[in-house]
Amino acid sequence: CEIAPGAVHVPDWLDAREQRELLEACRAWARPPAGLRTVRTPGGGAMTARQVCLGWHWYPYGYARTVVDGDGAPVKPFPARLGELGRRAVADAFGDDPARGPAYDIALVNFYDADARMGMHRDSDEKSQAPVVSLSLGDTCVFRFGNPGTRARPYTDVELRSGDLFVFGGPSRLAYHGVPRVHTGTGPPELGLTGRLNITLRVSGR
Ligand code: MD3
Ligand code: FE
Repeated sequence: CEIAPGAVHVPDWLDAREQRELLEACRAWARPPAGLRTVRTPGGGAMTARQVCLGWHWYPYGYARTVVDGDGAPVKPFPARLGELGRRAVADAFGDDPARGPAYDIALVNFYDADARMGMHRDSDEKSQAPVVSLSLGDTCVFRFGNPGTRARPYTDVELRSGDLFVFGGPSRLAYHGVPRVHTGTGPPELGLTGRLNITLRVSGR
């Protein structure tokens, strides 16, 4: 379902087994060194979702090869199978040939507990126009999609559920977006995840 030009939502894209395997992998990636961290913003605040990076380490506002704002360890490698997953995602969303798809080299994994949110922002630290691929696991959230030029209304609110795919390309690549809330206890019980987890795949252009 296209919610804006280049922004395609594919509900229930990951089956139960793929969700379990991805969650297991995320739990391993979350371990130190270069594991889960709280992102501190330049204004003195902190993001409420905690994050782990693969391939390149994101910090406000750039990319590095080590955890420059955490334990200083080298960032964990970007797994080839996430690259394949990203190409398959873009191909399914836009109907393109996966072999011609972008070469993903960054994964950012955000962990949300019941109180976590993400304010309206744009993802503009990548030097590539390639679409961003988003995968959701666990609790349902409200995802707020805004405009390319302004943080202000109008918004489109969409519920993202466990297993959902969202791809943001073309004019939607630089749109403002955020997560105003997570609905606690709404994830699939058999997954065994308290809270919500979101994986985004990106191309660094570096
Ligand atoms: C639209 N993550 O990691 S996923 C982020 O659920 C981020 O954790 C949210 O915003 C989350 O930067 C939202 C949907 C999403 C992700 C990346 C985008 C939407 C996007 C990049 C460009 C445009
Ligand atoms: Fe974002």
